[in-house]
Amino acid sequence: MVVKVYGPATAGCPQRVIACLFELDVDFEIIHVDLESGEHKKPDFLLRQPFGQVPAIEDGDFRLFESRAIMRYYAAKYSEKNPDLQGSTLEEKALVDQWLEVESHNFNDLVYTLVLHLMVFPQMGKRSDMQLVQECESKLEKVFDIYEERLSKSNYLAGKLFTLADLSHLPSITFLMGEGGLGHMVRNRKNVNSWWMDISSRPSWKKVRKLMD
Ligand SMILES: N[C@@H](CCC(=O)N[C@@H](CS)C(=O)NCC(=O)O)C(=O)O
Repeated sequence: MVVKVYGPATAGCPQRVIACLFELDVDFEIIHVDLESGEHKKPDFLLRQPFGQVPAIEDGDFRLFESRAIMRYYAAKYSEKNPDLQGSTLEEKALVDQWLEVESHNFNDLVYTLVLHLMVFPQMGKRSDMQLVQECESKLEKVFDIYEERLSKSNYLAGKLFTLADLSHLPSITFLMGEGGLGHMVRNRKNVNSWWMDISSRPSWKKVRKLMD
């Protein structure tokens, strides 16, 4: 039975899950959820994701939501296919978790606000708060400074190997490099830039991008 991923392939949080499934070579199908018409807020979808957000998955009788929890679940379930994704030893796993927490709270929270004010609100004809945008940008510069320092010591955030912690950044940095117009934050930092060039050229991410064509 193939895994069902609910959510548009164009949204960042489903993309995180889809990239992970590609990394693990797990068969899946995408069940489109139309965010524009508010399908994700309808009672049927709220049974899958009570907060009315994408993604959610269905795997036989098992259902799960929260993109990072879904990634962790599949990285553990199919660890023999790619043992590095979640780390092998207790300490490696803890470092992957540490950087996933950083990605979720220190990094993604800022990018999410930028996505709203630089992309979503203008598309909806709503006014953006440009002071908030500036505040987020300067906070994000500081986060990138910490990444630059970290990546001067190891090729990937959690250590020598590509893990879920790196993968989880792919959708949000793609936004910064493209529609967000903030690619200089990456390009101006040598180690962050090399890391980005490396992780964004992985076949799994190229396949995700192809789904959007
Ligand atoms: N923490 C959740 C966040 C999910 C989330 O923010 N999804 C966005 C798309 S990337 C969404 O559904 N936005 C529509 C909304 O919040 O109404 C996860 O990682 O799954």
